[in-house]
Amino acid sequence: MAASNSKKKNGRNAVDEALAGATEKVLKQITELYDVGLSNTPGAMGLKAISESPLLKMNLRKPRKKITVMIVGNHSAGKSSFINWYIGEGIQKTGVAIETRGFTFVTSGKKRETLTGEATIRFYDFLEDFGKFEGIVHNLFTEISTSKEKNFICTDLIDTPGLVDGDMQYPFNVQDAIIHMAEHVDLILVFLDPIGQATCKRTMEVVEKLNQSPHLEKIHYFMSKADAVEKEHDRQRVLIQITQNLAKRIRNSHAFNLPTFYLPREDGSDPGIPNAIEEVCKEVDKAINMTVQKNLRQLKDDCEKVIIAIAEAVSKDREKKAANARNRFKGILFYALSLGMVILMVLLLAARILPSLCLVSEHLCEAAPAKFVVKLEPVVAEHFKLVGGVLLVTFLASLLIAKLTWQISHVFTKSDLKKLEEYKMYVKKIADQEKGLYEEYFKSLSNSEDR
Ligand SMILES: Nc1nc2c(ncn2[C@@H]2O[C@H](COP(=O)(O)OP(=O)(O)OP(=O)(O)O)[C@@H](O)[C@H]2O)c(=O)[nH]1
Ligand SMILES: [Mg+2]
Repeated sequence: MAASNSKKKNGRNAVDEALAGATEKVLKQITELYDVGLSNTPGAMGLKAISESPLLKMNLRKPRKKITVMIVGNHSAGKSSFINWYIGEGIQKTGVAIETRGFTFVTSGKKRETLTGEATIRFYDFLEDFGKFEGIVHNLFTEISTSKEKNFICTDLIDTPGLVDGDMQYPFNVQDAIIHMAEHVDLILVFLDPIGQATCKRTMEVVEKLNQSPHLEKIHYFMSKADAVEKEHDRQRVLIQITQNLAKRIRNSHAFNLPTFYLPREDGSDPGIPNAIEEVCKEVDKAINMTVQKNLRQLKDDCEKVIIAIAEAVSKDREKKAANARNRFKGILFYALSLGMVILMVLLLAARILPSLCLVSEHLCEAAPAKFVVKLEPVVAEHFKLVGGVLLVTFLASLLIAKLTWQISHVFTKSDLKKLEEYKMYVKKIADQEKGLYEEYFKSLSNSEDR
C-alpha cells in the first residue's frame, strides 16, 4: 500500500493524469464545436450559431465543459478541507468554528481570483434563479484556482454552509438553497463526520428533501474524518448510528453504502484505518465520464436535429413555393375575371348610351363594332339593371376572391438554399468529428483500464 502510494501523487498516477488530460480535451473540444465549429475550416461556424441562424431559428443548449460537484454536510464535517485537499491548495478556510456560511464555487482558471456574488451569478448562467434567494448574493463567492490537481480542471466544486442545529442563524434559507442548487449539479457528496452533528435535524432534513427530489442518483454519502475516532468499535457504533438515521430518510436504503474516509495526514503518518478517499475521487471521475458520454451523445443528437431541421425547412419551403404558385394562378384567374367584368360593364354602358349618341352624330355609329353594339340596344334596354347588377356583383366578388387567394408566403432565396446545403455538409463534418472524439476518448479509457 505504502509502495503503491509512493508512486502516486495525491492518490493519482501518470495514467490517471493522462486520462484526466484526455477527458478535459474531449469536453473542451465538444464545447468548441458548439462555439466555433471546425476551427481549421474556412468560414468556420459553431453548431449553436448554425442552429440559431434566421434560416433555422432553433435553440440548442451548449453542453457544459465541466461537471459541478456540491459538497453538503454537517458543520465541521471536513467539506472545505476536502476541497483544499482535492485541489492541493488551501483555498477555503477550515477550522473548528463555523467557517463556511455561504456557497463558494471553487473552479479552475488561468489566474487566482475571488469573485463576489454578483459576478458569480454572471459567471454561472444557471445561477440566475439562485440569486433570487433572499440574502444569498452577499454569501455567494467564486474562488478561481490555477490548480491542475486530479480532475479539478473538469470540475467545479461547491462548498456549502455547514449544517448545525441550535441558535445558528443563517443569512438565507440554507436548506431551500441546497435543494435548489441540487437541480443544477451533477454530483452531491454528503459528508457526515463521526464527532460532529452528523445526525443533526438540519442535516437529516436536507438529506430527506434531497431524497424526495428527482436527484436521487446524484447523491453519495460518506463518513468523513474517520481517523478522528481512534477506537474501531467507537467508529462502528457511530457508523451504525448514522446509517440508522439516514435509512429512515433515504429512498433506496437497500443499496445504501457509507464508505468512511479521512484526509491523508500532512506528516504522512498512517493511522491504520481503512480509507475510502479514492472512492470519493472515483465518484467525481465517474460523474465526469458520464458527462463526457452525455455530451458526446448530445453533440450527436444535436447534429442530427440540425440536419433534420434543414431537411424539414427545405421541404416546407418546397410546399410553400407550390402553394404560392397555386395561389398566384388562382389570383391571376380571378383578377382576369374581374377585368373581364369591367370590359363587359363598359360594353353594356356603351350599348346603352351609343344609340342616343348616334342620333346626335351619325358618323359615330359607322364603324362595324359600333353597329354591333347598337344592335344589342333593345336587349340591353330591357335587362340593363339586371345585367349591370350581375356584372357589378361578379366584378366585386372576383376582385375579393383574387385578393384573398393572393396569399404569398415568404420563401427561401437561391442563396438561402445554398447556405442551408452548406450548413448540412458542415454539420455532417461536425458529426464525423464526434465519432473521432468518441473513439479517441474510449481508447484513452481502455488504455487506463489495461494498466
Ligand atoms: N482528523 C481529521 N480532521 C479533519 C479531516 N478533515 C478535516 N478535518 C478537520 O476538521 C475541522 C473542520 O474542517 P472543515 O473543512 O473546516 O469543515 P467544514 O465541513 O468545511 O466546516 P463548516 O464550513 O463549518 O461547515 C478542521 O479543523 C479540519 O482540520 C480529516 O479527514 N481528519
Ligand atoms: Mg467549510
